[in-house]
Amino acid sequence: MAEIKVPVVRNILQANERLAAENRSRFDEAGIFVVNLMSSPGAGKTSLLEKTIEALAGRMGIAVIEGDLQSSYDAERIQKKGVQAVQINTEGGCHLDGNMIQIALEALDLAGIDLLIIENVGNLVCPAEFNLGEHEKITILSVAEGDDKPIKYPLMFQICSALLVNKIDLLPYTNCDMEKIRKTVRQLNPAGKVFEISCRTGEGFEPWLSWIANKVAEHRKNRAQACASPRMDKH
Ligand SMILES: Nc1nc2c(ncn2[C@@H]2O[C@H](COP(=O)(O)OP(=O)(O)OP(=O)(O)O)[C@@H](O)[C@H]2O)c(=O)[nH]1
Ligand SMILES: [Mg+2]
Repeated sequence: MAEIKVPVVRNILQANERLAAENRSRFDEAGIFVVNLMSSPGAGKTSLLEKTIEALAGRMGIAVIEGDLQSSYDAERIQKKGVQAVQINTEGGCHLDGNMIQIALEALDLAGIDLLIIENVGNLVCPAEFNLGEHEKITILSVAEGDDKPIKYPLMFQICSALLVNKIDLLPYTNCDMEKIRKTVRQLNPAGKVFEISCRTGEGFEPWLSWIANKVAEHRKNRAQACASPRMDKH
């Protein structure tokens, strides 16, 4: 009997990498710095965006892609801050992927945008596996989730270039040990920056705002240099 060959997409991650690379080229051509913001549900991603937009929207063009299973609540919250926001509904999918970002980009006007922030689906596991074409991954952990989360979900804390420990205003009401979080994260990700913040009170926001504003400025400068440098023709 003739052997029947069934084509199988063996590596979904590999397919996603191709789409992420296409997205990255598109972002670089447009000179946009892109961040993939990840956390558990409710750790404070949209609250961070609201406060960050309030502080920085006068200095740079900001747009947001929101990822949620259902609803457009988060995109509506962002639009109220006066910036473009597109909502992706994954309808059960636990993370965003490169293809979803390509579709969302069709609904955004990228002219004048310096910083695009993608709020991933609330989930401390799957989003860590899927690149979207971003320049930096940023993770939020809220103190209400417990100080053991970096130990139990290490990948999310290893791959980020910055960790924001949010809701520090709640520290007196929890048994969260900040020193334990700092120590674990130092071991998992020695090069990662850690910011301790409260989106409610604004405590700790200045260092975070300077860091992200510097990243956008550095990106802009590198791009200007790349555009200005003469092409090296190969002989
Ligand atoms: N006490 C306190 N509450 C906060 C802080 N930051 C956010 N919250 C509250 O936490 C809840 C969840 O915040 P969101 O910003 O919606 O969290 P999220 O990560 O975007 O949630 P999902 O998109 O559903 O995953 C809201 O009720 C916020 O008001 C904080 O620093 N302190
Ligand atoms: Mg949100």
